[in-house]
Amino acid sequence: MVGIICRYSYAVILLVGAVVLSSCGDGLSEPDGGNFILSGGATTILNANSNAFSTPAPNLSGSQLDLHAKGDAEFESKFVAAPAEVYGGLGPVFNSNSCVSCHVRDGRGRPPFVGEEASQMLMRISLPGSDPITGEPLPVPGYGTQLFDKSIFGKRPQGKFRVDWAEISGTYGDGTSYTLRKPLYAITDAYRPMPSNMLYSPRVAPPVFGGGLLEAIPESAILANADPSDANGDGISGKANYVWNVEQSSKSVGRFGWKANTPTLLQQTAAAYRNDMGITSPYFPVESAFGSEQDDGHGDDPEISMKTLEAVTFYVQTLAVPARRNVRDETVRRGEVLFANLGCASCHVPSFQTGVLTNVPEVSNQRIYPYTDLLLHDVGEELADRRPDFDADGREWRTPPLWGIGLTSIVNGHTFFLHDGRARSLAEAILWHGGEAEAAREGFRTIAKEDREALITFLESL
Ligand code: HEC
Ligand code: HEC
Ligand SMILES: [Ca+2]
Ligand SMILES: [Ca+2]
Ligand SMILES: [Ca+2]
Repeated sequence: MVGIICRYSYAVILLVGAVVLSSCGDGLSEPDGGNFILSGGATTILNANSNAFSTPAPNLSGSQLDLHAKGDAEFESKFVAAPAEVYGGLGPVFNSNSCVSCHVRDGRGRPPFVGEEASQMLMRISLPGSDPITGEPLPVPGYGTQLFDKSIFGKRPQGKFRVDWAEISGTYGDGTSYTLRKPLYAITDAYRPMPSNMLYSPRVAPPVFGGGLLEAIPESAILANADPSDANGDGISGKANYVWNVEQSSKSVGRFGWKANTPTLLQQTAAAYRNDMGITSPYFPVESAFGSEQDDGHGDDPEISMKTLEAVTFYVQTLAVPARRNVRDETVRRGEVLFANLGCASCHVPSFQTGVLTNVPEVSNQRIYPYTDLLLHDVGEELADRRPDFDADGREWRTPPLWGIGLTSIVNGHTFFLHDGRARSLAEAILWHGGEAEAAREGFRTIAKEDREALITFLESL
């Protein structure tokens, strides 16, 4: 294993210089042969430019690479209203016309600027309660569980939403002041009355690379970190979200989405087509607008084939993870120690060993460094959306993976973090943590300035 990594490192010396070369045999490789520079195991790429999230895993070859390329083209395709020769069927109501318009460069979306329409973010909606069989949030009559803020010509969007910001100020332990911005949402232009007890949950598009590796983590490895009643008394009580698995017609552990509300990438992809874009597939053959006055009554479903769905799923399963950078830097190393000492790693679990993902050997049996436990945590009242999503309550969110997070500004041109993009920097993202993460946040807030900077420098190396 170590030999393979060293050879792999050797192959890329020309690209990245001595940093990777010196990772062999100097303590950076772990006893099990893992190498924490290679965040995605053998799917890692040594690329720190604007394509860092949108490169095929380097261990793909032959027909697998072809399938990835087909999925890539589909991910970027813009749909139009039916009837159309190709890529018809958009809507009639939807949020955007292509996957990539939200997951820009396979990275993360952002909230709208003041006065701009939302384009990389959506609003989940529901009524209180959940479906007795599936556990899903209850749909809002005439709307469903997602606000469709766009429509094809001749139909009306369900409504629009606006974000305004309120500045909040705080101070670090050393007296330095900071400000955070709190979002205030308004839903406008509703096409029919909205119930007053409607719940809503804003969500920006998260990065999609490395998804196959997360899917390949054995359920038992995720559950091993769960401690729903905090039996070990460390203040951290991660819990798994049990969500409806459409293929199995039963519940399984959710992994994807800000509340881990989706169990597999196939289901995630099919749901994205149907909901975010209004594109039906053999997996979800019924239009999101079916039964409402917004339906176009075309009867042209499904609008994409299972082959397309599978290619796009494979694409997100096999996007490479960018390698870490500057791992030998002294400040980065100090930040990494702080990350562990402050308790960040209790939720942002550094590493996992993947199991076998059927038909995707490239992501199987890899030592990976995603910095997530894929579990739900109460991170406080300030981040609460008050909208339950399967077993996730209104204060719980999935620990997001941190791999690649240091490349966000290079890839996406912004540094807006958290489920609604409210944090304008990594430091602000940490300062918003509360609930189970309050002690970790207070640790960050009160350490010396150089230590805060070291922690951020470590995050930037991921
Ligand atoms: C309107 C914007 C939008 C469009 C269009 C969109 N997505 Fe998403 N995507 C999101 C949001 C928001 C989430 C998080 C959903 C949640 O938390 O419930 C998400 C989540 C995901 C995830 C899970 C990532 C993770 O680790 O949690 C994948 C994979 C994904 N989308 C793939 C796709 C694919 C494939 C398409 C096209 C078929 C697509 N998306 C279209 C906004 C979008
Ligand atoms: C109790 C579990 C927990 C602990 C402890 C914790 N986090 Fe988090 N972290 C989360 C959750 C959950 C979110 C997502 C919250 C949201 O989006 O509203 C998050 C989000 C983040 C984000 C933004 C990620 C993104 O994709 O937008 C960063 C950065 C981050 N945490 C870093 C840290 C650091 C650094 C520490 C230690 C000081 C820490 N976290 C401690 C659970 C935790
Ligand atoms: Ca359609
Ligand atoms: Ca615990
Ligand atoms: Ca249709």
